[in-house]
Amino acid sequence: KSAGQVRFNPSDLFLYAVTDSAMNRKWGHAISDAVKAAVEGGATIVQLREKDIETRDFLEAAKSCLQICRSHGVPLLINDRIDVALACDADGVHIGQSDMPTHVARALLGPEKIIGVSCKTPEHAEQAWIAGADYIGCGGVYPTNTKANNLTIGLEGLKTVCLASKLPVVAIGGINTSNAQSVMQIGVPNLKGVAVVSALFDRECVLTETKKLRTLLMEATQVM
Ligand code: TZP
Ligand code: MG
Repeated sequence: KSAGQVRFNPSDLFLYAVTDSAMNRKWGHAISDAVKAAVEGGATIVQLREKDIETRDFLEAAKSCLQICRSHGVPLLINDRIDVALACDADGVHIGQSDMPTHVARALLGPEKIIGVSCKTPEHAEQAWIAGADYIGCGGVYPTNTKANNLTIGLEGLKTVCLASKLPVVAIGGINTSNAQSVMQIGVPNLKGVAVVSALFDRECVLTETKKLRTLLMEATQVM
């Protein structure tokens, strides 16, 4: 176990911030400043999801975000790029159904790193568990411009996958301050939180939006 490694706790999924540097650019935010605002606002885990930057820039961004996250005790995951996660000693990765197979990612990363897998069906959830994932991301719950043409499964689909999953679940896709409470209240104990991109990062003030969403999530979980 490497120095500073954050051990995974399912409650880390509560308010899961996923980055998008195109959104940061639009608002004139540096990735590291946006991540800093998100963790200061109460994000409980961060995933660097960067589809349009060079590998070297990705690694540099990961290193600076890792410092920020470590100073707040918040895990930092890298989307897709196991090499980048290993190179900066991030806390883990998040992989999709067309990325590195989960058991291969586990073999490369070792037993201590966090692995999350995107799942849309009970079969995906079963496979992720068998292959050694720590949690699953489930969605798109609602349609979203952040991942256009992504199949939407709705709250019913989310519930079906949660009930089938032996792993903790974070919901993703079109979740924002208007619908986050409905998602959290579907009444399935292994749904541990929501993952959001635009609701935090396609905003002028990331800090304010993160605090708002966190407050709503806390309200929603108290009434359950
Ligand atoms: N996976 C399923 S939906 C999605 C990803 C990465 C995008 C979520 O973005 P947003 O802006 O929170 O809807
Ligand atoms: Mg992927």
